[in-house]
Amino acid sequence: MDRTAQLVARPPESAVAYDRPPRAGVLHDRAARVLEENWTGSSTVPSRGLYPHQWSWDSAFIAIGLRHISPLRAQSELETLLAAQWADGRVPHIVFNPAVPLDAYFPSPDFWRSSTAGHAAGAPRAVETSGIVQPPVHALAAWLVHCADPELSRGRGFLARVYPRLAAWHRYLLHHRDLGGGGLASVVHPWEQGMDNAPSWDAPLARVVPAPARSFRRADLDHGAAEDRPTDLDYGRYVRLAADYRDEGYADVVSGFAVEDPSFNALLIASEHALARIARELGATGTARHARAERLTAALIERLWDPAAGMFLCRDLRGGALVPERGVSGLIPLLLPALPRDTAATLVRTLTGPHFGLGATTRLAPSYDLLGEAFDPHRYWRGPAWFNTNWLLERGLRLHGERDRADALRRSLLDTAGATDFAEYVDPYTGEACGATGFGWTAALTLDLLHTPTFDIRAKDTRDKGGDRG
Ligand code: 9WN
Repeated sequence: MDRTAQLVARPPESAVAYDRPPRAGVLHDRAARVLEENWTGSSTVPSRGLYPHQWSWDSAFIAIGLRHISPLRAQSELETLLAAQWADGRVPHIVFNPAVPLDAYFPSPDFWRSSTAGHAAGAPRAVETSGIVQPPVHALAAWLVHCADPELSRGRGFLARVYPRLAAWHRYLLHHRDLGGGGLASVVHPWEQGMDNAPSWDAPLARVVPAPARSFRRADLDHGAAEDRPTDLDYGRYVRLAADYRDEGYADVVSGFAVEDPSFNALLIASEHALARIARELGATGTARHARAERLTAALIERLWDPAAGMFLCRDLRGGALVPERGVSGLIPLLLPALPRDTAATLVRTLTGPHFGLGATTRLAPSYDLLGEAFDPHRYWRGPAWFNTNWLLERGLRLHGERDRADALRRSLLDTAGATDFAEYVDPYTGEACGATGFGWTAALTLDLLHTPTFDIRAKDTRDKGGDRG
């Protein structure tokens, strides 16, 4: 198996038998129950109370876990999301469920007005969505879902149906969102990158005049502690940026906020590798896509690597400079197979050093620098540890041969997920639960870890002659 394929390799059928943690069966059943409870009939909500619609990158992570208990539901999860794709290729960050009352989540469909305000950009008429995007984890998820049951997938023509949509999605990001002109995709709203109130956004957001607090009502505070959530000032800025984007017909130009983010682009690259595997399964060569993924990896290093920080940083396109804040986003490129060896080794040192403390002071990697001025162990993306980012780091550590560290992180993820009733995020030192419980991607990625081998994925080439070769 070539090196770029390792990331999207298929775990062997018997993977669950390897290093099964104690009480894995109980944890497995509890995680499956969360996904059952959050299933709406065609997709899975991140949280029944706090997030009662379908979210884009949540659905990708959820599909990665769901494939172990129902490959059919995992396929539907992605198909439902992709059915709401806009004609310009964007996959919206929220697909609204019309049965949910408008005041259950803010901003609601009457704020985004996608079917009218998004008309010129090709928003669908039959379903209401948001107008911004989220990280492109979908092609990676689609490939992994296919590999869980290739026969079912081929029988339903799953990949043949999703491939054109995934290709259009990547085209949108690479053509409409290369706002910096250096080959990387930019985000135009903090919600797009998925780590909403990360300190990396503070400086770029400071230029945005907040919408008045009285002009909107935050539904999130009905469900969670205010001190664990973004502030009202953050929300005022989120609302202003989204309303301006909407009022411009969702056209992509550098306006109030435009940032190149390492995690968003690393996930795009991982998904390009997966799209190459999908193309091969469908009879094409996939070579051009692998080559593009490698070019993107080179652009990522050229534009966002900061040798002094020992990690990747965000680039603020309005100011033009790197943002001097260490967020977990800057470690996620560890998941890339074509990363130079010394870059990967530096990332591992940063992850385990004083700024993130993994395996030393923290149980799970925090979302932000432990030594940073803005660090807060409970406030959302300003310090707490999240399960999706730690799952990505676990994959990255294993990919780059850090087996012991990957095993320790895996065990810590499983223990913490079980002990917190699948919390949305946790205090990185103590593992104390924050935000919602019964959270979709926490349960899904728990399932994935339980089904994934703990041996180095490279060492398994000789044993696994399975269906991942496309
Ligand atoms: C805005 C659903 C989403 C996640 C994001 C997380 C949070 C939304 C919010 O919830 O964002 O998209 O209302 O705070 O930050 O990563 O996808 O789980």
